[in-house]
Amino acid sequence: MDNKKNKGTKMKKIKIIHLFAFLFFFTLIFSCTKNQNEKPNINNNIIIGFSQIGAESAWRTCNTQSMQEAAYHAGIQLLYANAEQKQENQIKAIRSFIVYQVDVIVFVPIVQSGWDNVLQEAKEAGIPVIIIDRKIKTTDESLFTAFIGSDHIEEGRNAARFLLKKFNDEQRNYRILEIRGTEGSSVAAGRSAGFRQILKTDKRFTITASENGDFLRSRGKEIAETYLKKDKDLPFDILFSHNDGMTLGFLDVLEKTDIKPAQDLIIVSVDAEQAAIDALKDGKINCVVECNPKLGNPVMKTVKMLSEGKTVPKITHIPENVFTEWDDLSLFPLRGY
Ligand code: GZL
Ligand code: ZN
Repeated sequence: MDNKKNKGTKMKKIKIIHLFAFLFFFTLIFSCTKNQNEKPNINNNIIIGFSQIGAESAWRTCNTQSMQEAAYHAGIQLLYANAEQKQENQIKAIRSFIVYQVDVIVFVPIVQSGWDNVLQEAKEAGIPVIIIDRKIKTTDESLFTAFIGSDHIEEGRNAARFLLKKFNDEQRNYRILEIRGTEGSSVAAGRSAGFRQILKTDKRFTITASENGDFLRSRGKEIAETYLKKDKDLPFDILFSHNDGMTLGFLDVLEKTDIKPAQDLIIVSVDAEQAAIDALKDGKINCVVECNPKLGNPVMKTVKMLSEGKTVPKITHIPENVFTEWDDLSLFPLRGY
């Protein structure tokens, strides 16, 4: 990275001003809860180009704020591009980062495939790429330097393990409705796969329906309206929802029926945003599997190591918890999202 530094810093300053103007079009400026009198030490002028999916859930918003907060404290400039849920906007933003010769590109791949070409361009430009949160499918692992995020397959396993434990002494069958996250994303694939991997060990459990909810609360509501027909028996015993937003949307409808959430219908959700933890405390959800959005600090640590020419781990999975109805819920700290 040093040899690039020699290029005219004046040129770079002009380019950065242009980049900010260009990115502003894609950028929603989040006001991070910065402590105004904290003076960030500009860390030898590292500039990150960050392509984020959008703002589809409380989890995503927290993920963005975590990146902005950590960059601020690390004295690293973060150029943020909001792709508004479109892969082509992410590819455009990454290309603009390459043109402006950022030091590092960080991005959340909304779906697993379709990244090889643009990542090849970044590689040829000598710009390291850090993938966060979601994974890509590629045959060429040299196209990215590091992945930092959750093990989504393990999250799916944890959801199933809760069910095996909850029904460990019951001899009856259970019908499951699964509401999946964004089609083609590594998260939805991982959570589905992990969930099925554990459940297939127990014949009592059958996934009788699986719907795409795209991680949206509105879709959770629509799916509930489809299945929870008036005066009809509940068509399943368990709901496994890939994120809290969709779970909360489903609950919005469920609470207008005489079905008792977490009793007549067992509910397992993923993310652990505050609203879901509150629903767990209120006895409306049985289990919330944590998916940690606060990736900012490990990302900035990795960027600094790269700027010092150090090698970084290829894959870093963030440790995560599982919150259940059996826990002492008063001990849970506020989630911050
Ligand atoms: C998971 C993340 C998912 C969250 C959703 O790592 O990619 O996207 O579970 C978010 O809430 O929309
Ligand atoms: Zn701060």
